[in-house]
Amino acid sequence: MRHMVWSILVVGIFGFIAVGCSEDSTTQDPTPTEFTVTITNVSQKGTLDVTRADGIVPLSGGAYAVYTGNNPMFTVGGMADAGMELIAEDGAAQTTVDNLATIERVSESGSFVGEANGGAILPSAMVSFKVIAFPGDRLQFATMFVQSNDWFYAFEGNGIDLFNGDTPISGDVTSSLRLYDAGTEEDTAPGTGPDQKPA
Ligand SMILES: [Ca+2]
Ligand SMILES: [Ca+2]
Repeated sequence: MRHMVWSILVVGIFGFIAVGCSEDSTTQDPTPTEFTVTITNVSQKGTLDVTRADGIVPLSGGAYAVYTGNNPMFTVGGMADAGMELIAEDGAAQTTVDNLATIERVSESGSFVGEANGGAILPSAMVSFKVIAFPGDRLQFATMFVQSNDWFYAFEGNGIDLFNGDTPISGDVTSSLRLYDAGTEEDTAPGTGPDQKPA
């Protein structure tokens, strides 16, 4: 068996992801490819011009999915469901993880947590998880922008394609990240107001 390794690095303003993979290329059938997804918080003190939490942007633990078709976690411009509301407002992923497990076209799903209080991913911290995927599969995830009322990071729209044709992608996919407003709570500026998670 030949063993290949890729590395996808997702570097964002506040978050980044790396994906690496190995592939069994001895058969003609579509071969499963293992990706390693790494999310790193690249915020630092003063990233936000506020005193709360020294202006850092903690990321919450979150949920991820590998799937075919449309984004199984949320629809841009649509109503956030109860699970996405919990991620966006509280960084609580379990409801979404449970929902994803019931969707047939979702082949892999789960959660990731940081090592800080409540599972947060603090500046310079990173989390990794592995998924198995086949050509045609996409990846989506969601993590709360903690100094907000209901904002979260996820890939744009229907997520990222994990393959370019039959070739696994690798490297930095931060440019595919977007910061979304779940629309479930009124906003105050990041790091301000009485209703944000750190308050
Ligand atoms: Ca909002
Ligand atoms: Ca709410």
